[in-house]
Amino acid sequence: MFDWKQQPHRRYNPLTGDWVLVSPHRTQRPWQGQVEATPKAQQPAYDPECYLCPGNARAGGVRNPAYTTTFVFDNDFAALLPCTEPGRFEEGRLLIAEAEPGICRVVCFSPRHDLTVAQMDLPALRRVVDTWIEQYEELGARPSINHVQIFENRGAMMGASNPHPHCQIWANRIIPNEPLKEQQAQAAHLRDTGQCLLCEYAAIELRAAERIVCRNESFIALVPFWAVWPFETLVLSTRHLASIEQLSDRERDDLAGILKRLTSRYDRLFQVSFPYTMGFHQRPTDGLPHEEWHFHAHFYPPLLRSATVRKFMVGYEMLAMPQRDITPESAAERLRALAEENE
Ligand code: H2U
Ligand code: ZN
Repeated sequence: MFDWKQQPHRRYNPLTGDWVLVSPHRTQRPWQGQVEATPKAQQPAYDPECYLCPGNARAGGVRNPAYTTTFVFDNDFAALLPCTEPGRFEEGRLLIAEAEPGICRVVCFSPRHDLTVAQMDLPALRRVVDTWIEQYEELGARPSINHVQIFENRGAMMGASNPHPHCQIWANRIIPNEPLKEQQAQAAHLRDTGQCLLCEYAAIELRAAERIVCRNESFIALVPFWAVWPFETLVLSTRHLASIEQLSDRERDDLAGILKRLTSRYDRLFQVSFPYTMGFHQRPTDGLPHEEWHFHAHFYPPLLRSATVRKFMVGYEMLAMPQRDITPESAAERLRALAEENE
């Protein structure tokens, strides 16, 4: 009899069509001794050297205003440029390139240099949610923009250039690879079953309960059955909606609330400001209704067993497929057991 909680197996990710190898037998040993507290480097509330703090000069000489809530600016080192002319290069069937216009922005969450999402208060986080909505709508309304990717790199380990709480927005003409895979899977599921893939998945998880970390009226935070990163989570809206601007007033507050609760659990896991890359997946801004899309966020954290042991996607994972030792069920159990409020 196949015991999927004990034996090596692979799990299917219905959102992307990928598989992950799960090796539960490798972490049957318990968790004692694996938490290594590292001293928290206390940041100042204002850092005169920070290019995101209010009133400071950025690279290129532009000075930030004395902002008091959120602050958005065009990235001074933008990966995409709005004035890019259309163009295509093709040599045979193998060498193909296309010009790609777009806009890159940076969003400062708070004037305070020393706060994280977990430490910000709910009204301030609600202002961040409102800023995401304004940006999604404003950028998405442009004819040349068909997709708006909002994402946060948290911690130097994940490539964040600065501890000041901020995220990035890259908006462009095409739908990028990962959301496109998810779109195709969601569209196929709706076509074949008449149901939304993630509504159906949320119902399964609510019944099973073992992979849920926390929830409120409007959102569920869970470790997906097909998780690849050690403490990966998926934040799903309980109501079927395609994109962030469709959230009601109450749901906007609830999004702020679930993000604070989830990140404060993360910060307690290894007693550090927990690094991650997070971002939203939602319908493209190409003007189509996209009934198949279900708004959600992914958190991809690299830490494996402690503040100093991280997961690298190397070896078998680069050449063959991703693999994990900590089952999603045990990761959810650990996250569930933690307190939420930071001191
Ligand atoms: P990350 O921490 O995720 O790297 O985001 C910070 C962004 O800020 C990064 O994309 C931009 C970088 O290009 N930046 C500016 O736009 N102006 C600056 O003065 C420094 C950094
Ligand atoms: Zn700062």
